[in-house]
Amino acid sequence: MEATLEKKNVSTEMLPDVLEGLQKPQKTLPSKYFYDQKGSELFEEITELDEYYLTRTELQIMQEKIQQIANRLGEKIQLVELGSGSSFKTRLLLDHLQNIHSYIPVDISRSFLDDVAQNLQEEYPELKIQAIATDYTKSLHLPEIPDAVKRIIYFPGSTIGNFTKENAEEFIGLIANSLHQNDGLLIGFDLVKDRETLLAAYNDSLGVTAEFNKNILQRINNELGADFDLSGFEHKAIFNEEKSRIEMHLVSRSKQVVNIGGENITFEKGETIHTENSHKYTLSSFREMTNPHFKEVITWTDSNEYFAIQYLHN
Ligand code: AVJ
Repeated sequence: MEATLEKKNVSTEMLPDVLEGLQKPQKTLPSKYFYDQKGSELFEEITELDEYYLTRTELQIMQEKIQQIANRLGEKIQLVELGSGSSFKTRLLLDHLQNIHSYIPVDISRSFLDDVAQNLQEEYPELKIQAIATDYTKSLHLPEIPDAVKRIIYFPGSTIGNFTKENAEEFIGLIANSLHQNDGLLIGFDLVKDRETLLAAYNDSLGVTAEFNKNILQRINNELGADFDLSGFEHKAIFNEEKSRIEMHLVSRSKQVVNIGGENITFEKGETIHTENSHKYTLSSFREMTNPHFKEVITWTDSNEYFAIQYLHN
């Protein structure tokens, strides 16, 4: 039987998503729309900023613990990576896993995926690679594997932090349900730490995060023919302590009207568009969320406990 992960979906299209979000009392835009070509480049730049500790800390954990991680995952693995599977972390796993069966990168962007798959195939000529272009938050159909092969879902990068707590738990439940005995989930998530460190990571001194945040408006202009004036909006990142998340907003500098696909959207001065949530967990709050779905957990962290990688299985 084909493994499926299915969630009844609303719309896979950008225009209705954008209009729906901007017609809410608290205007929102889905953070997945940050990542057009320019947005992906800006995110790459963010990962190299001094203040943005996440990427480098996760990589450091992987480098230091790769032998333990590989031993724990076992052998004959089908590695399914959710999100952009191009990184150094992926290569670390591919280099250390014993007798890997196949590698399945999953991403929304077909062209990006094809590039990744082609590059990896050149580096790993023996590896069976099968890219899947899909919005994995909505549905994921994976190729069949023999019973002897273990499926590991790899969800790095604290992307889970972009989901609300409810959606994160639902998503983890969907993954758990799609897995068989012996399969598991290798996931990276960001940890709660002092406010200053958290805020600095989303308010960098070079203003790259501000540019990344505003680029979502540029993308809407480019792809939906909207007329956002980017200079009419200001980047803001706050730590919402009660919800344990960094929130990014775009603040309207004045009262203004923007046309998107024939619809006029009015912004009051000071009104915000909520563009992203980035949830910060403790080891216990994350355990509480995954506990109904996975019996066993192994945790790897850095010495500051800034970031965590867990292997969850049953
Ligand atoms: C890629 C979702 C983990 O939430 O930290 C970086 C995206 N947003 N700076 C994050 C992001 C602002 C990032 N994730």
